[in-house]
Amino acid sequence: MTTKQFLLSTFFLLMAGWSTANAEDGSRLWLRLDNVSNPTTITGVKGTAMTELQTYWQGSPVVLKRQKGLAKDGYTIKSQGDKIVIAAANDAGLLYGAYHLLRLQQTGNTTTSLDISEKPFYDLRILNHWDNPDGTCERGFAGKSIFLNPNPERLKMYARANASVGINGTVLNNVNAKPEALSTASLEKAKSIADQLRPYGIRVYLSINFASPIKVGGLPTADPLDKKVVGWWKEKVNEIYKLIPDFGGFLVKANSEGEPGPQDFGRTHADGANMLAGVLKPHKGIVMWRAFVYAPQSPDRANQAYLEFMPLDGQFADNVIIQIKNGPVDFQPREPYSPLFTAMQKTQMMVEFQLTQEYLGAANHLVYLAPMWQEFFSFVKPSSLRAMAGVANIGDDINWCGHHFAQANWYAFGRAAWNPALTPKEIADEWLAQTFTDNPSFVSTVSQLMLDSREAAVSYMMPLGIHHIFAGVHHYGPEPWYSPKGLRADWTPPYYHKADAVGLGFNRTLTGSANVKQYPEALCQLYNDINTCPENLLTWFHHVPWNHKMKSGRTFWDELCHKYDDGVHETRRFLAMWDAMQSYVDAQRFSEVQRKLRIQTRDSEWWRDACLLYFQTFSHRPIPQDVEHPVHNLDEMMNFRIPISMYENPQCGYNK
Ligand code: GCW
Repeated sequence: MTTKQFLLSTFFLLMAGWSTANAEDGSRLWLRLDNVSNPTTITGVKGTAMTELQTYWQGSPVVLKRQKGLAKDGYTIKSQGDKIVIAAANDAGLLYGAYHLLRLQQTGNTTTSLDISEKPFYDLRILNHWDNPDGTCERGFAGKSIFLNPNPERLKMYARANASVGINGTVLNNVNAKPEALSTASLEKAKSIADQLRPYGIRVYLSINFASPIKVGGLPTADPLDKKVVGWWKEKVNEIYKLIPDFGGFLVKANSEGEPGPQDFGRTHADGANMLAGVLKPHKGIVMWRAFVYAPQSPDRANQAYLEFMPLDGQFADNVIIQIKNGPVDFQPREPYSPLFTAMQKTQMMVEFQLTQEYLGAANHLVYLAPMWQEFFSFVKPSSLRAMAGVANIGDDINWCGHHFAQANWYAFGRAAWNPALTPKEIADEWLAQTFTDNPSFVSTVSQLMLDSREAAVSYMMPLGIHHIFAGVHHYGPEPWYSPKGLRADWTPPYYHKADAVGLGFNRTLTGSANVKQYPEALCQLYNDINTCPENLLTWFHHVPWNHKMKSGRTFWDELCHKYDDGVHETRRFLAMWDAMQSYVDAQRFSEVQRKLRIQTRDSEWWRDACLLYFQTFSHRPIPQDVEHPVHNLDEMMNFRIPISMYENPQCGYNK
């Protein structure tokens, strides 16, 4: 398309009632727009903006205009006479402006007298798929990989959904990368996906296996300082860019959980990352190098990323970004922020959030994650980071994410990466209005449910700083006792909760693992003292005596019982709130969500009973009279197994 401006005509809603005629299976995500015309196909990102508006926009004519001086990907939307002008410095900005306009229409906001100006906070807003070549998704709870046999219509919907919230990058394969990710056949497949995503402003990236020069290239070593190894990577990267000229770069998990890395050859993370960065640089590619590292013998896993990466601060090339999980252990319901974020001063960093609910009830529990990210950003300044990554919760399930409300986490990720100052409520409200209905009583009730859901999950799973007490392998239910002989200690819950006759929790104070020292002085002091440490992180930092006096006046044991029980009551309240929404929601999605909320309610009882009855074997204290008493038996729960792998969502939770 060569014309600089394109005038779009006004369309009328011709097919009222169209949406109700469709199956309400969640496949349309939040893009439930009524089709008002069938546009002629126009190519390119600007063409996509035009096509989206022609197909769905019902208001005044829109002019799309390129304008210098605006931020990359940013846009303005202004009402001018009887027209609306979207201006942007690049075509992606025009596309984001178009989606903004459609969002206003869909959420019932005014589309007159517009004077909007937007730009993304982060340049890179990227999803990480943990998808394997055989189509399984590690920690995926929504079916098989959408990239296994990509269906063009689904891929288009995926691209639209991402672009509609500003996501502009996607890593196609698991960080536990198989060497064959770089085989010519896989690269050709990646090319075909890249071609389909490009019109939506989305670039593709790949996870690589650091030992690829050996495993794919047949070289005797993958030493990053070996000339032949560098030469192999150069050739491979050239091959990639021939196929995918706008390829984004590599994501690397190295020397972590058995994956190969530069340390296998006596080199550092910086040596490894910089070698790849050097090869990608002429093509403007980047390296996202993960800091998720920990060795089995460490007395405190939470200390390790800092110990390995701090000495390298300032040594990374300018096209390397260190990708750090939000917390120092692993995507727990609540963790303090990873102290690397405030410690590293001379290194580009990005945060990795997990949208897939590995430790949060998989695709069975409704847990809205934006409040967790907001909590993170109350400690880590958004401006100290270069980018945001989200581990995707997307699969080939008809509703994409396994749970209708898990779609909200995908949506919220994009919105928060665009603007981390948006509140979780603002994001929930606009998602609900688009996905279900903009009826104010529905939106206000269900948005409150979403906002309360993360704290509820913390309460019924791991209150007061408890962490990593999940069932082995699939991480779905409670198994605080899980400790098979021979398994490395840091993969077992007792390593983390350290329950004994005295109390519960990991001593990370100066008298313990000294993890508190990795935080800035003021926080170090705050966390180090059991009387000032925030109670929601108490057992994270302290081995808390069962009789420790809490702010409520209760003993720690009694408080623990109350917290677990509060969590259970919250899930029942959520179910009742949802039940009251029946008249606002189509039958299919209403009952599917209801079914999941029932599972969540039963699971919360399972969590409460398993944890309290097990910890009681150490505390030897009674469960207070004013909390509901366990309805399960400990021995039954200890013998209960869910026979699934880490690639599946349990059909239902505890079902004895
Ligand atoms: O949370 C753990 C998961 C692994 C995952 C790993 C990681 C991709 O249990 O399944 O592997 O983190 O983030 O590398």
